[in-house]
Amino acid sequence: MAVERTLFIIKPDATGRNLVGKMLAHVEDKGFRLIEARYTRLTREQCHEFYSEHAGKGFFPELVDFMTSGPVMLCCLEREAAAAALREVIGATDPAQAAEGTVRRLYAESKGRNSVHGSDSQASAEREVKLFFGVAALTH
Ligand code: 3AN
Repeated sequence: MAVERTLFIIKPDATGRNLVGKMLAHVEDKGFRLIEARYTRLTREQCHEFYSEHAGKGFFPELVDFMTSGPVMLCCLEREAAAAALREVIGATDPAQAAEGTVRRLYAESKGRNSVHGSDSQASAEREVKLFFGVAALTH
């Protein structure tokens, strides 16, 4: 399996509950290495670009309001098969459907306020890491 990089975001519901350390410990325990990170607030424009595939969906305004409501921790993580592995660790979008022991099952409040983001494929990971950290963050 190839070593890859992916984007992990600790969302405002989690930063607001002081869960940044627990979230980072959780992914480090699963074999992810932190390559770059930034604690910041996203602008509405950044959210529109990042979530462009969801523009027009019913939950989109709520998603942008939520993602700009407080600080986020943007992280570029590295591991073998990083994107697929991180999705497993995070669990399903809806915490009620997420498997036992996953981040969302443990910490998420609802389908919208679901604590973390992980890129949904290696192609998405490359787009998303580049968007927030630049192309250099994809170079091993
Ligand atoms: P995931 O983050 O699991 O890949 P997506 O890509 O389907 O999920 O959705 C992106 C984000 O949009 C989710 N993380 C969640 O915060 C929000 N979202 C998705 N579906 C809903 C929904 N039905 N109601 C509210 N928010 C939603």
